[in-house]
Amino acid sequence: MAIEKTLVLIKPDGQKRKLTGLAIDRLERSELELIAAKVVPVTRKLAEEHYEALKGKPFFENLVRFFLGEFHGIKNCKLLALVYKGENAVAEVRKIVGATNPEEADPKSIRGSFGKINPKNGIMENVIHASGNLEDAQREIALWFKKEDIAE
Ligand code: IDP
Ligand code: MG
Repeated sequence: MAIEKTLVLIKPDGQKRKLTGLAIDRLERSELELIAAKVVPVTRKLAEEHYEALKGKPFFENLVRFFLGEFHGIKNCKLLALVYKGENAVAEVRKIVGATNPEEADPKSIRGSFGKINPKNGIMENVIHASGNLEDAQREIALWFKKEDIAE
């Protein structure tokens, strides 16, 4: 199995609901190593680039607004970004995080335990982001971190 790196973000709902420590605690139960951590101001440009593969989806605009903290009363939203490294890191973290739809996610996963669908706009408020595959992980880590901010 390959050594991989993957990106994690605590989303605005997770931040607002004080689930940051819990999420890190669950991730720490893995064998993965935390190699970068940073609080990053989120701009519309960064949010749109992060989710560029979803441009054109009917929920895209609300997803960007969610990421900017607009549905959680957060002004000048800053998100905690983390990079985990280890064997099969992308899939390992996705397993801990759970499926995209919190109503379908494993109830033992972070999203299954704490995520919900916002009844006003249908956005899946699922607490935490984790890269979906190796290609996304590499792109997303480069988007959120400078090389020198990653401890290797
Ligand atoms: P992922 O976060 O599990 O990788 P993606 O398909 O990459 O899922 O979608 C990014 C984010 O967009 C999801 O985490 C969720 O917050 C939101 N989202 C995805 N699909 C839907 C949908 O069909 N309705 C509402 N929100 C969605
Ligand atoms: Mg994704």
